[in-house]
Amino acid sequence: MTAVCGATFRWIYLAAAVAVAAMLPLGLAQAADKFTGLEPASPQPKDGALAAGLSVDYYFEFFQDIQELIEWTEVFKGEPGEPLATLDNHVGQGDVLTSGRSNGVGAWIKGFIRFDAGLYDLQVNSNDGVRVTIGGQQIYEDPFIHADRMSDPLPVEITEAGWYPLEILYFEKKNTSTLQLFWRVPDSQEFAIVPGSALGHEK
Ligand SMILES: [Ca+2]
Repeated sequence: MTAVCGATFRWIYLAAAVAVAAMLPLGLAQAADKFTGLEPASPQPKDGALAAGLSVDYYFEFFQDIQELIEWTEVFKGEPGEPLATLDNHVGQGDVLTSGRSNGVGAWIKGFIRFDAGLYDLQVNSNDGVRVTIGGQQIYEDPFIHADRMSDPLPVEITEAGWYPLEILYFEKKNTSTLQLFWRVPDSQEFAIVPGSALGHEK
């Protein structure tokens, strides 16, 4: 009898452990899914200190992944390109951003994005690799070669209105290329390309 009870309890414990284990990843994923504590630029850029759009430096190489591009940025100086008014590059086999080339392009994109206080959702469409960092936090990475792939919505909680540092590492190896940055502003149902009025870079 005792042995039977012991076996029964062991099954109950096992079932409970499995149930907890099954719930944990979901709970952790939900906790990690909302980004909080992004750091606004400090000091904030003064009125008139920012030029429109984002700055970009190009690295002309057939990268395989974002880490390889990072290593290049640590060793080589990129070629400055025309600033990017928005990130809405969905061009099939056309030119990558403002690089004038359609293949073998790495881009180190820098500037600021302006938020009001509230809960935003960002979304990134990429082909090939991309890493997005805002206010010192990496909010998204899809680092390897891939066809067009849209991220899940990336919830970002902003507690302080203002300009936040934005950095995007991106590369296109060959064939088609895409880099788009969308947001859904607080209390809106619709995603839209982040407008140029919310982007800037130091003159
Ligand atoms: Ca591609």
